[in-house]
Amino acid sequence: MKLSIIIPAYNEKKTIDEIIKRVKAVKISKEIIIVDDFSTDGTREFLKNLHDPQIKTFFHKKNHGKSHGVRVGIKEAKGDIIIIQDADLEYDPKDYSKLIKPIEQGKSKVVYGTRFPKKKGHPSLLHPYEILSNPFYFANKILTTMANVLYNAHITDEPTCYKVFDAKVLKSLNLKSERFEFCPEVTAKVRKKGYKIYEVPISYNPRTAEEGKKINFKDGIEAIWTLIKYRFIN
Ligand SMILES: Nc1nc2c(ncn2[C@@H]2O[C@H](COP(=O)(O)OP(=O)(O)O)[C@@H](O)[C@H]2O)c(=O)[nH]1
Ligand SMILES: [Mg+2]
Repeated sequence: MKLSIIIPAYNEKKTIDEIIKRVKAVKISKEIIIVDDFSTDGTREFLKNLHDPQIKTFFHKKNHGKSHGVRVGIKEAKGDIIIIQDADLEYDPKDYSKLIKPIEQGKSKVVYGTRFPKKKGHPSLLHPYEILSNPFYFANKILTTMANVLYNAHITDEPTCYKVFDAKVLKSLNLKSERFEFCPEVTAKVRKKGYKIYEVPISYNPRTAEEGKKINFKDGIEAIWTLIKYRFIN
């Protein structure tokens, strides 16, 4: 089965080179799709000069937001399975093989990588506060609890960026998000269609705002609102 890796990138000059190397190093059948969201720090120029036959690049004419980039990638994806890969180094492509396994084995059509697995055997063995700083951890708990209460999701890490899908399922969801609401929208919509979310423990290496993290308090509020909204509309 072929994996489509979608990388939304916005001002990630410091990490784009390294994340591409790490993704390419994974030995599975794959295509890499990178959507530059009108970066202004040199990421765009770097990608324009790549000329790598394994990588398809798309360039926005203005900044739209992460979810818009992800949606462009979904439309272009030709693989059987789709994973979203951030352009920073918080998530580790070495986790791909275990993330896609439940889909390959036909156990599930949707897999999330969790940083807070309930079962023993967490790879990092860190305390949750060492994984996410206090406000991010709090937001994570709210969003995860809401997904479980509103959508009966039974998950431990709703906002995780490692979300993996059977390509046909993801393409069928009619996604509309622009900024950071891809995660809550997709969680709401897969659950409303009755797909179960299978979780796999992953490793995580957080970055700070100083290091380039862009998601903030307002995005957290928007994510909460998105989970509520899609309970009532499609
Ligand atoms: N396309 C696009 N991607 C963005 C934008 N802002 C952030 N990103 C990308 O989204 C990913 C996640 O960003 P990050 O700030 O680390 O948030 P988090 O990992 O979701 O908490 C990174 O790959 C960013 O480059 C944006 O405005 N447009
Ligand atoms: Mg990130």
